[in-house]
Amino acid sequence: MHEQPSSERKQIGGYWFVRYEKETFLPEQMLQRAKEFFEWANSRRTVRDFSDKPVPREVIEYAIRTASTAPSGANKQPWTFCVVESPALKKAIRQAAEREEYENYHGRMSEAWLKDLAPLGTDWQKPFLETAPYLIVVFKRIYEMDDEGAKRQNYYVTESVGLACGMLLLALHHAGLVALTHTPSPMNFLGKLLERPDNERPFLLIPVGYPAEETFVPDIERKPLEQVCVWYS
Ligand code: IYR
Repeated sequence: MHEQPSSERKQIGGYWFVRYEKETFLPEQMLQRAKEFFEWANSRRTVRDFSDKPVPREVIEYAIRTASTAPSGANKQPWTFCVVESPALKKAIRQAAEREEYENYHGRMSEAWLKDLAPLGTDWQKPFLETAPYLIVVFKRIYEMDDEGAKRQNYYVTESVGLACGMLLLALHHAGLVALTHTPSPMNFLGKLLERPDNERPFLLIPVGYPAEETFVPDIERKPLEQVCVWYS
């Protein structure tokens, strides 16, 4: 618990609460900040071509600390971020992912799905799984074990871990790195290769690093506000 002067803490319903003060801004400043933040966030792109240039481990650790500030059901923080830098493990992950993806691209995905993916230029080969200096494999924790060894379900696990991953992507972008939200399918091999416990399920595989020297990303558009926002005044 944080050290707080006693006047900054009080009991409500038998539980301690700490004072929270939020810095805020004048409306014009707020608008400027909101606009600048959007422009910066909008410059993030999913990248599939990575450099093998090393990235300091501490940068990844801070990005994961940021991800772990995400709100979660009953504050259970039901996530584990596994950072793979071992070349042997990366190779094993690539081999397993490519084995599944080969089947996906050669029959398991529908024609419509393949057509939707065509503009992204993806295929079954996943060299980035070995090139990127780190693979962050995110696991969702379905339940926890209580002190008596009984299962306690976590709440809104998918929503919580999705929020944490979104914050992770922005934190990495803020640090000047690029990432790919990769979902090899099925991805149960990740739990086995990383020897994760029974309560964890793989959620997302995120290669992280610098972009390759020459990187091109798909010429695709984000939906305009009018298509994603409905007001009820
Ligand atoms: N998992 C495959 C296919 C794939 C599916 C979607 I939906 C994408 O947005 C991108 C790829 C792959 O990783 O290639």
